[in-house]
Amino acid sequence: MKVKMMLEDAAMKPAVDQLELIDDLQRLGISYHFEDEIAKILTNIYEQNHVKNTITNYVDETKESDLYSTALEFRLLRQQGFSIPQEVFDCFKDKKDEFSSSLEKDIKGLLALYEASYLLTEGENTLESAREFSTEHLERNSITTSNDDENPMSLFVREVLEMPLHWRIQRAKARWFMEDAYEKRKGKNSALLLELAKLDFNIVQATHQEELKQVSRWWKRTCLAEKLPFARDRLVENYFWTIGGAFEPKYGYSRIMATKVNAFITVIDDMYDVYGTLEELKLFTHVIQRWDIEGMDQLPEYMQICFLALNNFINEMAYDVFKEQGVDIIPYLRKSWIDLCTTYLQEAKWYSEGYTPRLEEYIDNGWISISAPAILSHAYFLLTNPIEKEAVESLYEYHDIVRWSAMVLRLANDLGTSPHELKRGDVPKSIQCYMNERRTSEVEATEHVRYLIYETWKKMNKEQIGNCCQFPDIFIRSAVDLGRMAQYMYQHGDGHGIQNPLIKQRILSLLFEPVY
Ligand code: 0FV
Ligand code: MN
Ligand code: MN
Ligand code: MN
Ligand code: MN
Repeated sequence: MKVKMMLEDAAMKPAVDQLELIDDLQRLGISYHFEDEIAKILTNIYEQNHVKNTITNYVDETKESDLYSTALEFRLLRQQGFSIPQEVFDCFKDKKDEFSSSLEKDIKGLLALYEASYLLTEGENTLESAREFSTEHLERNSITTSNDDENPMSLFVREVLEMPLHWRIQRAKARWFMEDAYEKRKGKNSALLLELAKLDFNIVQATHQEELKQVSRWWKRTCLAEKLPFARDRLVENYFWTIGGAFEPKYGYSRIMATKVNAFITVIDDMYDVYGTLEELKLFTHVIQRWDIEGMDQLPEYMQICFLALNNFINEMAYDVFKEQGVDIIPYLRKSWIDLCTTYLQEAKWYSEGYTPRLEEYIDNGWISISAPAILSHAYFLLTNPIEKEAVESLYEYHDIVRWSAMVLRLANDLGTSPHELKRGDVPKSIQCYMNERRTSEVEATEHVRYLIYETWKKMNKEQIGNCCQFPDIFIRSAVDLGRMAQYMYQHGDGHGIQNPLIKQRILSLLFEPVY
């Protein structure tokens, strides 16, 4: 209530105050309570500052072209889907078309420019040089102050340089901002916002814990962990992935079902990568492709139980959708698993032949085998009412938003998991394919994969601007968040498969430890 009043008050104030308030709400993870108010404010700002020929009878006196407010406005507007051109930064460039050296000491402005630059799309050179310029000077600044560990600004800058806001998942951002960053920012609204944010974080966390309990009971009942002991038993991680995206309490059902999807993916992936013989895997794929319940008696028992459990799950989910909307989605859900298992089998064949594909050939298969299309197609049905036939078709042509999200997941997964996978024995991953194709070192290949992730983000950004496609916003957000979550899980090695201490700490802090 008080915050709504703050938002109303802010509407009377200079744009930069309004933007700062919105930025704070987003960083603190509580903007979801105020979506309408935020949309209204941003629309106003957009119309006043960026729609030509708008007659405004008031002049914003505080409006000057300072880097900080320009960059903040640019980021918040573009993030909201407004088309706002990179040219708003032209006034900060000198005669040589480079960012002017007078900005080098403006840390606040550089930080804002850095965060804004990550919303770039392909070919936006001003934003590309904005990122280089801001990174370079922020790095330089953090080196010169790095002896001073007490300096909050330099700690903040280092954290920011590790991962831009635009690549971070909301829950992690919120926790970090509440505990480490926000207390230092003394504004008059800050105490109230901080109190609300902490309270909200803990309430949402308690909801998540309840859901985890519920889906854990389902997982135990399936007995899949006992019947397929070779497979990773990662229910907490499987649930954890789902809060990277739509974390709000109202999406609880969707998270529970998505956790089940993740559990099947993790188990079936291990069946193909770790345990099954090629002959068995061909049979299993064949049964999946024809969804042949009668024919499944040719499969070994561990595959039969897995297939039956999957079949039950799909029917359960399709039943729920049919009950609500009268639409039969069984054929679609099956198709998701058919496509996934077909690409799994391709990799198993490559592995058994000792074949190293070219990077492009690998990725053509790998963006499906990483399971993002399966995850997102289920997510669409879980998050959308009414389901639109056209949207479903474009979903299964694997619309670009699905493809780019999948690319980020695949490449980030390869960066994090391939050392262990190679040791165990697995198909060469993107790094190895590139090394083999180009005769480069591992370091160079890793660099290249990082570059590909960065390039893919540009394409994903484009899909978010002026959302022209038939998908609801929450679906687009989920696709982008899947990419973010991948970078979060695999930032320091394999967070899903190996359970390293760092990811354990991340799971603890988002899922189990309340914030005080
Ligand atoms: C498989 O990991 C796995 F569990 C994935 C794809 C994590 C993301 C999926 C979920 C949210 C369940 P692994 O590294 O074994 O995957 P690949 O495709 O490399 O075998
Ligand atoms: Mn310089
Ligand atoms: Mn695997
Ligand atoms: Mn695999
Ligand atoms: Mn992997």
